[in-house]
Amino acid sequence: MNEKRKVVLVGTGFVGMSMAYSFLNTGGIDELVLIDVNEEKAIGEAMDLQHGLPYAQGKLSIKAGGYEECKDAGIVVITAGVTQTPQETRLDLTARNTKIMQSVTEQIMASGFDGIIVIASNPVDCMTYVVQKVSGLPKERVIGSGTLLDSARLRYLMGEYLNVSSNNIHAYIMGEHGDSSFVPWTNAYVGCKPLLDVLDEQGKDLSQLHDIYTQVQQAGYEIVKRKKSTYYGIGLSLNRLVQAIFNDENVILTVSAYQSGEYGQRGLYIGVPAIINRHGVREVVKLKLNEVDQAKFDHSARMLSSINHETID
Ligand code: 6V0
Repeated sequence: MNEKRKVVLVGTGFVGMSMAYSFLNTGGIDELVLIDVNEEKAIGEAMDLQHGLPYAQGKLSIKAGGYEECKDAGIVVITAGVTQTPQETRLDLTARNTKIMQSVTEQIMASGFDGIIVIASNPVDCMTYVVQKVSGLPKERVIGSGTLLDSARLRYLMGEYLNVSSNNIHAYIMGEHGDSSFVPWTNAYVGCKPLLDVLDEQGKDLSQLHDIYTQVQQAGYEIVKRKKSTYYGIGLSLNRLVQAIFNDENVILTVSAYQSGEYGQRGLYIGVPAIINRHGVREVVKLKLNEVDQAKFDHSARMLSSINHETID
């Protein structure tokens, strides 16, 4: 990967700009180029961010531009597309966003781009599949945000419930970024202690875990109902993923990664824990799922595969 840490953002809406703004606060990238079908919006957003640069963390160059800027970028982040209304699920967006992914990806690749593409547009697992197919990039270099945000929501809520820092909650949401996701609770830890032991010791009711999962699963709907869209959480999640790639961190994050049989399923993108470094997904982390969780994974995978077949296969 190019030494210069250059990010091109395609889609300067709420999600993309939340990520962009977070880069001014964290630093960690050298160059940010904003692209949007609404060119005036991209220009306006670039100007607004530029005026914050004197107070930003580290040195960073920001501008609006065209797809030719992707040529020497290390990472392109796609957040372009339509969002769900309160009546829609993420899967309802499929047809409209598939067309957008196809056109955006063709333009990215026409520049000679040879880096890593990160996708957040929904339904993210299916859109990641579309982008990989259209781009022809190696599967490990096309990564969906998957259940990265869902896992952050889970860690936050569990941290509050147990009164332990969310940094010490090691628990993942797996499967679709959406209604068929699940938590493999037997694989969840608080520090080095199995979560189920912690709950047992504290005399806490296991049914509470179900409520926590429901809150995570409904979080997107609850936020959309109140403020029309969700963006800060995903903006920071995307920043985290970009940093993990540029810093060659080999950190475990739950992302939408291509499946080659790790969990018994092949030929689709779905949320799993994966080791992320400068090459993208180094490997999918294989957990020993119990029968119930494996059945949930299989159900989620089958549903995503059937949508993939309807859209692009
Ligand atoms: P938004 O604020 O409407 O922004 C979308 C942007 O995309 C707008 O600026 C559009 O002009 C632009 N756009 C549309 N078509 C194109 C195109 N062909 N080329 C370039 N730009 C285009 O939406 P918001 O930012 O809120 O959401 C963006 C996407 O992220 C949606 O699909 C959401 O569903 C998805 N989210 C994904 C999350 C995740 O966890 N993965 C979380 C929240 C939202």
